[in-house]
Amino acid sequence: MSSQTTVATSVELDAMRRALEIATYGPAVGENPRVGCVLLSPEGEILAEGFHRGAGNPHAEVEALTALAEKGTTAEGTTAVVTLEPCNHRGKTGPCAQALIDARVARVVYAASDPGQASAGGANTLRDAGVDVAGGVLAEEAFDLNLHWMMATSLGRPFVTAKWAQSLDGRHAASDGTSQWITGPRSRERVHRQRSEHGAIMVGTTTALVDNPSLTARDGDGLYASQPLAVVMGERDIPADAIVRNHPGGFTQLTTRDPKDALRELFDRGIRSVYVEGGATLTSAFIKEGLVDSLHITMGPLLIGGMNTAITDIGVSTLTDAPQLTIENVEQLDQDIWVSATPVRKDAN
Ligand code: AOF
Ligand code: ZN
Repeated sequence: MSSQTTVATSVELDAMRRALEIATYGPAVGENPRVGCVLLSPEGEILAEGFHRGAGNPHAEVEALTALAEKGTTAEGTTAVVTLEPCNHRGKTGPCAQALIDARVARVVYAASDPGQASAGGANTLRDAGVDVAGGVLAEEAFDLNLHWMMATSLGRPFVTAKWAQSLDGRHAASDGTSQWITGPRSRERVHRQRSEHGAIMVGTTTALVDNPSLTARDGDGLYASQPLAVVMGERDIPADAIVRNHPGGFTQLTTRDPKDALRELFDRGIRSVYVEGGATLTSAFIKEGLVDSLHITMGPLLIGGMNTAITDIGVSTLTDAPQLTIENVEQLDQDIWVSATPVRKDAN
């Protein structure tokens, strides 16, 4: 593999910041990442811009090249500044690396590498065609912009967030099953926002049958514009009048008890992030399989005691088996404590 320079001029750095900004105009939760592209003249002036509007639409580079062509200007000798390595494959649209070569762009500055198996390699294609290429410029910002998509694409399955509410002593329900309002309004607001930031929301059949939840992402009295697909996982039938069947993001039941099967099915349908909301059995199955990438645990100021632990068997019989976590953040939301953590990967030292 040829080496990759990360040297960019200050004008290119500014252009990359602009590309990162316009990338956010695209949909945050989708099968495709958010990407922005800025075309610079040899003098460093912005000639045209483009961003990706989601799967099925032209890529950012093509948007920018088209915008420039519409002005009657050729892209020959320009520098393309793009937040993701230009793709090298024909997916729903054509390869951007080739489009840039055909447009006779002189230089390409990109931020994050494309982790996709088929789509990666654009940088080398460009270099082989004699284009000057600098990669890794503001790569961290570009990675974070599409964190779920980046992780999902390299893992080959959706990014999984597990969230649950518990008492301070780690229980999610009293012995009669009552479990509503363990945590307060600020925690619930955050849960709704997080629902809107995922491609799918998932519960097990028991939760669907017992709680009859709507699983919508609500912002005050209204709905967030971005609604996850509502997924119920498990083999028991969900009644025809279950509220979740009318979910604005769509509803699907996955009649499997295997988290891997469920994630494969969702990935094939273009889902890149899943918000697992319980119950305890479902969440524990995902944890046991090592399929949770981010945990959000919200604790209310009460003690419940008893048997209803927030998670159940995760396959730990001795302490050395216990999955280790890195605490990312601890916050007090009124009387609740919100902890976010990520698992320490076994292969990481
Ligand atoms: C780019 N620029 O703006 C985007 C890229 O099915 P397609 O044709 O839309 O291809 C989707 C893949 O292309 C996606 O998985 C990712 O690897 C890349 N996205 N690449 O050069 C863009 N959105
Ligand atoms: Zn592309």
